[in-house]
Amino acid sequence: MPNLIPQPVSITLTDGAFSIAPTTVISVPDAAPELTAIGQYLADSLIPPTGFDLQVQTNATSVGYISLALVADPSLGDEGYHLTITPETVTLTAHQPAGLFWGVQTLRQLLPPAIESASPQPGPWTIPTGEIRDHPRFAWRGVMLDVARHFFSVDAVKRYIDLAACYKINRFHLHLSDDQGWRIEIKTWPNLTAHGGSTEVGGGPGGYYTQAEYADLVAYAQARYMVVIPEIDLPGHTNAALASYPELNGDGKAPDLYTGTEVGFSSLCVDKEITYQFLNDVLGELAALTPGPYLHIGGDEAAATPLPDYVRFVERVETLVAAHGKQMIGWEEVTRAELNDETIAQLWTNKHDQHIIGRGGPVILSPAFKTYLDMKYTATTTLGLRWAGLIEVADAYAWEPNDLLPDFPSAKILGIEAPLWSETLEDIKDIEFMAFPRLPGYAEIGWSPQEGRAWDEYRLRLAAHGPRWQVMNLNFYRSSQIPWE
Ligand code: IFG
Repeated sequence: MPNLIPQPVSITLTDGAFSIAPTTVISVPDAAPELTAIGQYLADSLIPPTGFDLQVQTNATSVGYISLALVADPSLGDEGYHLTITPETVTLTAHQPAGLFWGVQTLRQLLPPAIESASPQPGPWTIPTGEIRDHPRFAWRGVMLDVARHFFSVDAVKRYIDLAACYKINRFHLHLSDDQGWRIEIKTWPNLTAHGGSTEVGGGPGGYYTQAEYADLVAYAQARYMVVIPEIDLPGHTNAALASYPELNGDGKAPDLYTGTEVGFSSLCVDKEITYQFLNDVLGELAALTPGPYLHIGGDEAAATPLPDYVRFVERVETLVAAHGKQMIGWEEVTRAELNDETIAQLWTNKHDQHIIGRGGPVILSPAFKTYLDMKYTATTTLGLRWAGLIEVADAYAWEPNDLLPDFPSAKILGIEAPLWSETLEDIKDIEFMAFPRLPGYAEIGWSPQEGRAWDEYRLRLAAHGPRWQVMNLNFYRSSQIPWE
């Protein structure tokens, strides 16, 4: 059996092979620009390693083609796909375009590791014959990247988007502001980035995304069927904003920029009207730049905001988010407030279960002790923290989302998300090291059926991804729990 991650719902293989050759054509229906784009994405991933000048054509009929097409098959849902491989043709169908894109990721994993090479390799480029029908368990399969504690370039973020897309991750949460940095240009409040974006943990140069760069990142993620969720963390984690505008502070004095790693010391002034003008401008500009339906307003660790003020603040911010046509997401603490039914709570500490269960609204699960990618693997891991515990690869995989919230309707669990906080991370190689090999496990928990999922079997499939990551020059942690090939 091929070592696919996430494991598909159903797979039957026969003993033949389809070979990609210089004459192979990628066939798409005519007048289907979105399918042509997916076909071109497939071609772009196959041309460098094979050296073949593969073309996307409409309605190719010659033998030896890979065809992409939509079919009316509601049982595949919004993201499922059906892959049929014979020695002559590869047929990939789906009910929606996203399913074709996820089917392409499966196709890539059916090819040998050399397919991940950026330069021509000898091949052969064989895909085993058979049939796969597949669709995800959860709609929300996310990663979060903290670009506030340390700033990461557009290219670094794009690399992480590409890596996550290989494993059918479909939500990309960007933590854009915190005490140490403001990372998104806001044209009506330019000092947020001019001053608030000028440093980071440890005192480095920090940085920020112009609105054009942010739009480019969103488009890049969207072309990979990933919804971007921007987060402006409020009312705590706001020192960078407070340092940028004295008028936002209760005493009219701006604090210094902060380059440490403490939390819970800052708060917006929830009693000053200028705070809500500020938020309306910020959330308005961000909403206009974000095609996805969500705005994340943080809400975590607001120790410097008295609870009654915090509750009033959250409820007022929720009206601002709705006024800009977006659905609010907040860390679990926001469930202390009266929230709209559709507002999503993101569980992270398990300390607000009674509010989450009592409210009953939709949740995303990011239990720190299972999903925080900034947790060390072992006591000797140089990067990362360990306040939520050590998370080796097995710990990250061997848990079941439904077991997290007792007596909570599983239909309200949208899915899971793995946050990567960057207090101790400096560049993409650090991101790769903390995310791999744990990210594919979260992708499988989010996509594959609950039944039959078992660490002892999964770890063997995961081992087979090591050679793929080596070809990709991925800086992954060689966990001793995995029998690397
Ligand atoms: N908790 C803080 C993060 C970050 C994290 C590091 C949340 C929601 C600890 N808040 O996780 O800002 O500091 O592991």
